[in-house]
Amino acid sequence: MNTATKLGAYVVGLAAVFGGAAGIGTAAGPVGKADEGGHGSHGGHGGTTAGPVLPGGLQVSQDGFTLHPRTTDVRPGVPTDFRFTIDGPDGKPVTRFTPLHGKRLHLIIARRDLSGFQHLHPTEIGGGVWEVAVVLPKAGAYRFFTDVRPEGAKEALTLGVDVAAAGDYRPVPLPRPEQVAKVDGYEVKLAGALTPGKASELTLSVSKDGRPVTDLEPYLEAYGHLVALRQGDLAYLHVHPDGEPGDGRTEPGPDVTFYAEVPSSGVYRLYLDFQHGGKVRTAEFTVTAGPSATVPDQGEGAGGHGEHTH
Ligand SMILES: [Cu+2]
Repeated sequence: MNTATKLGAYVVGLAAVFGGAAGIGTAAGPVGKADEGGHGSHGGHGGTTAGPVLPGGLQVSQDGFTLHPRTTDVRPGVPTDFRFTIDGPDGKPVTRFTPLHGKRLHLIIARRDLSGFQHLHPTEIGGGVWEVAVVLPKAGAYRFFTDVRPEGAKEALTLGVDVAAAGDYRPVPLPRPEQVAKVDGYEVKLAGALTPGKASELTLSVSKDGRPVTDLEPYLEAYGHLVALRQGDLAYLHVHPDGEPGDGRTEPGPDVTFYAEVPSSGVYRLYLDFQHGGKVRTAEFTVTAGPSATVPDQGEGAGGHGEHTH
């Protein structure tokens, strides 16, 4: 596939993902890798109604499906078995889901200040009740996102709800934009720029001790998972790499390439999950999209959040 075709396919796929045009999602079937992948097609789809479509993660209820927390008391720093359901149009918990990237449900957590990112896989304990051991390290409002494709839904959904860890909330300033993120002895370099409304190529290169990592391990059927959250409202994008393990053309590092389409200019926090040596780590970046984006210089370097709870 030449680059233009490949890009074209991704543009169509991503238009479906982020709902740039209502209706493209169904038309994109044959090329819609995102459709097939499911976990890639998170985003606000407005179903059959035309008109503007929201990015994913902004709604607690979409297309008749609702993210319903069953645990309400979460204290900062205290391990909690957090329970929730995805309620269907009939108001009852959904028990059947189509797996997305090897899991029936993905739970992403970030505090409202974009710190404390977690990517977890809850267990269904029966009757459509999901449970996961969580620690919300500090006080504040946390956004819980579920990536799911419930039976009866036309496509994968990202539902979002706020969960409070009561206490004295001290927001952490967003680290300023940097091209390099360090995590756990690894260095991840980001190349590329985010252009609003366009599938933008981002390449993330992983190295350790100054040497490129060429044996990244597949994690949830990919060499990397990229989540982007928009500062201000935590609009959510989940992007999968161009190419996947075992497709005969994708190398296991050091470079992982993504085509990400952000819905607007603004400031985004990017979280790259990658696996090496049997462990999943998250590299975080602050990125501005569009000409008008500015980030106040808060005098704090990248990695200021420093809370990875994998
Ligand atoms: Cu997941």
